[in-house]
Amino acid sequence: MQKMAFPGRHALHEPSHSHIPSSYAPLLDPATTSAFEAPDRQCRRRRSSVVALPLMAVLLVVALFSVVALVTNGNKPNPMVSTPPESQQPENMIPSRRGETEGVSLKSFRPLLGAPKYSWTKKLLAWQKTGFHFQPKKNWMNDPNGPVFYKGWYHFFYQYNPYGAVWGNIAWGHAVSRDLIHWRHLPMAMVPDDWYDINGVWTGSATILEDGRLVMLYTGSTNESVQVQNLAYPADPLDPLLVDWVKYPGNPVLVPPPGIGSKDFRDPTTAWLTPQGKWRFIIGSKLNKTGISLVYDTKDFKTYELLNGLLHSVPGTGMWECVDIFPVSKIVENGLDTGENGPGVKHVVKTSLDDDRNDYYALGTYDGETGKWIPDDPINDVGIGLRYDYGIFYASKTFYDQEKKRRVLWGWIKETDSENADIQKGWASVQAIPRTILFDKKTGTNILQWPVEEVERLRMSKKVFDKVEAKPGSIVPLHVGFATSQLDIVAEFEVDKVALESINDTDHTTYSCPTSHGAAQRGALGPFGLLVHTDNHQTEQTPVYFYISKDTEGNFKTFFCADHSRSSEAIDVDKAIYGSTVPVLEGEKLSMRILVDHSIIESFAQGGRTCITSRIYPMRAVYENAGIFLFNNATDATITASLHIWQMSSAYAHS
Ligand code: DQQ
Repeated sequence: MQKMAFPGRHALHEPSHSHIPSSYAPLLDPATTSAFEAPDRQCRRRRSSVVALPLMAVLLVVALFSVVALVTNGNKPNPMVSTPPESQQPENMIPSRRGETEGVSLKSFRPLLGAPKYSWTKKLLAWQKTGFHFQPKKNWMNDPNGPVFYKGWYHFFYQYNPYGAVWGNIAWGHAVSRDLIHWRHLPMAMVPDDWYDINGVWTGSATILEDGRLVMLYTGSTNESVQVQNLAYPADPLDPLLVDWVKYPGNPVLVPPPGIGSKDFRDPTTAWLTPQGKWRFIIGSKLNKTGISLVYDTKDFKTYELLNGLLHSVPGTGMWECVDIFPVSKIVENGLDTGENGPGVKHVVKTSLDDDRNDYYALGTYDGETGKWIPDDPINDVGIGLRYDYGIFYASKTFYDQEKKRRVLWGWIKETDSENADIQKGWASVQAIPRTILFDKKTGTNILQWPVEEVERLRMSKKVFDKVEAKPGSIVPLHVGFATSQLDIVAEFEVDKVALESINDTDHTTYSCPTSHGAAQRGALGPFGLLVHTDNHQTEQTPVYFYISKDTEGNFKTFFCADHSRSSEAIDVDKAIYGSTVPVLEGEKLSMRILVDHSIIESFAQGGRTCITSRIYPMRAVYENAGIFLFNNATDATITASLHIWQMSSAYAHS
């Protein structure tokens, strides 16, 4: 690894080009590369990021917990009410606020102070590990980085702590795959061993140049925790596995421009070629409370020009992490390379909001001349409207797969249990199954996300259920005849037409998934759906469901929700209810697809218009005690469901 002499402190505040000598060897010249240090000799410098929190009043916590109430309506049986959890020993927990002092969003889940702590057995923790989602063998992982298809291999890099199951010491893990599902783990690609990334080799993106060479731009957190952008490239571009990486000796190539906070400048996107022959990319930041994305042009990835104005900004949204911009076609069924534009194209802009740790997107028009993007619907602008996923899904990033002509989305599923449990199990976080993204031509207002087709190769035995009827207030066991910890479920639901027509004004203005009482709250036309990872007595259950409301004019609104409030009897885990509305067009049946993989449940409604990722921690509904049920907790409508349920095999990661 080539190293650069430590520059004076002032260098960080000078224009980027002023400290990048022009005499550096040309980019990607093999002569400039050197052997990569073995990973175990790197990352030696570690730091503690532990910041203690002031204690909060235990009483407040107890009060907050008691808010999770089971509500029943009417006289009909409510099958969703279960026995309360076994008593658990209260214990104050003060998890560290990992990430925030370093200038990134909170990286640890924070159970409410005073929440009783559950002691997990090895067997229960082992059950949580997924069978076909991407995970490193051990330790902490967060954002997806630099996904790319190169010389026959899909490459996946990720934020990784080689030393433990908490955020810190961030390096780039690396794995390769032929099909985005079966992964082979490789040595770490980059570690924090230079002054300009000693506090973390943070998130970045890959760009394939016109001649096929690859460059990586990433954020480094410097020795003074200043966020700068750095350049890296493969040591041997002929190596399809891209095992060794070289950091550009002239790093950092970009420092925060005047007016931008030193901890508010991170996560460069993939660059695309402008009609003027320059490479362009964006970086997220904020100005006071306004989330912004800066636009840079470069010809050689060594010197950069900051464009006047911004790609886009939205007041009140705070720091924009992991921004992304990409085209989707209004006409064809395939994905588009990042630089494509024209009359048949819309552009998605996405941000990961530091303030609420959710990924938001909006559709709009990108003007290549001005470098500006205008949303189709300012009411649903980036950060205040649509989300990729209404569950646990953050810091996502897309890439264009030139092999299959598709745009693929990666997203990080964080833990929502206590940090103690993560340390006990020795790993933290999973990546969502990569999703193809298409513009939804039918609605014209959203994208469609769908698990990449390769995941279907893991399907094994199948059980079909045809037109199973569920009366109001009923639960129907679905005996599949195989283990239910790894499933691919495709289900369609028909709602009793008489009920649909006769019911008037039901919860139209008041219902929302997160603020309702989950699957236990009964309405005339919902909830109904599936209970995943549910034991025979439904003590633990994760309902994934639709809920239909109707106004006085006869307009329907359909919600798609996932209720974690009874997913686990453990109390020191997330218990929220997730979801949002889902567009359902005239004549469409309600449909959902659910990928179940141990502690991860990814749910897609109406072909991927609304998605919810669940991270759950059952302690009863595991192994042979977990089953799947159809439920209908509506008070009036009968539901008829048809399902295809496959058992899924594992995608073993090769070492
Ligand atoms: N994660 C990285 C940052 C990014 C954040 C640090 C988002 O580059 O902003 O691990 O989770």
